[in-house]
Amino acid sequence: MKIVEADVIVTCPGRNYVTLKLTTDDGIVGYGDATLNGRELAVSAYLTEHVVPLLIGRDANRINDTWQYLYRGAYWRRGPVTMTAIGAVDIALWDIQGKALGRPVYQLLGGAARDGVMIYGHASGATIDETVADAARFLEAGYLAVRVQAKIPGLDATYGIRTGSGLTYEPAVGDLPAEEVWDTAAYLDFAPRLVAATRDQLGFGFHLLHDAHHRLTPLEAGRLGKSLEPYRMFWLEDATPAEDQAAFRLIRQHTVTPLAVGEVFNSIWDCQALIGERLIDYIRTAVPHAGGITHCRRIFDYADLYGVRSGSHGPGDVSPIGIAAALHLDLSIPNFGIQEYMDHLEPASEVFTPSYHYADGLLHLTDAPGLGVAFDESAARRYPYQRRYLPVNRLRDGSMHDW
Ligand code: KDG
Ligand code: MG
Repeated sequence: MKIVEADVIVTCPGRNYVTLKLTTDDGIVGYGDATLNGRELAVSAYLTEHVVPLLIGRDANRINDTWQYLYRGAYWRRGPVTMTAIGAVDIALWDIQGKALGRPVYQLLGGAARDGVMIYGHASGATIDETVADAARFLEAGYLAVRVQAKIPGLDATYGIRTGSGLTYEPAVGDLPAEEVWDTAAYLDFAPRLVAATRDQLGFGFHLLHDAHHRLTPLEAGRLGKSLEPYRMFWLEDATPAEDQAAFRLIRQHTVTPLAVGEVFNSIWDCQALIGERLIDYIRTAVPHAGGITHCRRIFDYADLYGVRSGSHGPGDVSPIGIAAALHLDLSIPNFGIQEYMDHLEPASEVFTPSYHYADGLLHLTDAPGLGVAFDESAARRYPYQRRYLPVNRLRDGSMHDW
């Protein structure tokens, strides 16, 4: 089964997605998600210029060998662009393999280890009351877990607040980055009140999550984690800038609030110490950004040795193909924790038709062969690429801060 064609399709049905389409000599088509928010064309060019020529004529059955060939063969290892490109190839090859065998990918990974995949809803609002009411709506819809983010008083913009009426939070708007102002003191005064109000009004009968989005120092994170302990968080996400693995030693000394990190990671080496030293509780690598199903399976296997569970990143900037890849892995691994999931903006459903579906707080896969996501190329062409950037953050004195 040889790869005879490889195409990269960039489309913007509500937001930008990059899709790799591989076709085999027996006419099987597999899709991979190559979307890297705000840097889409870098992955598209990496694939088109450097990877596609290597794929034509390769045996589509050799998923592990292709992964190693692209990783070791580049010499320049790792990094989000390279690893997203490798991830897209890997995901497309698993899709092809499933379709060739007539089985869903999770079956090729050893079969379902659970009935469905628990996801968390993204509640947000302009005030604490609005956010709690939003969280209540998710609970009414059967969600078992909800993340809460609310506008910080005194700041014009806060990460994680949904603006439209759907379930999607989309921060990348405009063709230049929005400039936001950040104030750690205001946030640290506010976040515990948001979490306390959520528990006071909605109780403890669901999992509660919060994302600090990489903005605190280790000591500030320790203080926040400690203040959230009475509210039994499922996790505190991305407390500090994630490249500093050693920072988590300090956070751990100060709090027993469970810690999650990993959405900006792209390889097992980014979390080697975090997992091996039991410094985190959930590893949140995004399947498309961290080398695909093949590499994320290794990360989650390694994490299992240390009692660390998965919590894959799955915002609206991961396409339904990337979400499906994560779900097949989630369903099959022993140490699944939770899956992030957000609906995609409406026009995306003209381009992607996933077979996974929501019921009772879980996403369910069917036995559709491969990943089970259809991709409509002519619909994709109706939505050409638009340059979009994520916002940037500045402190009140104008200096740059992590967004
Ligand atoms: O592209 C960046 C987003 O994916 C990120 O800001 C979303 O932090 C995020 C999350 O937890 O979904
Ligand atoms: Mg996050």
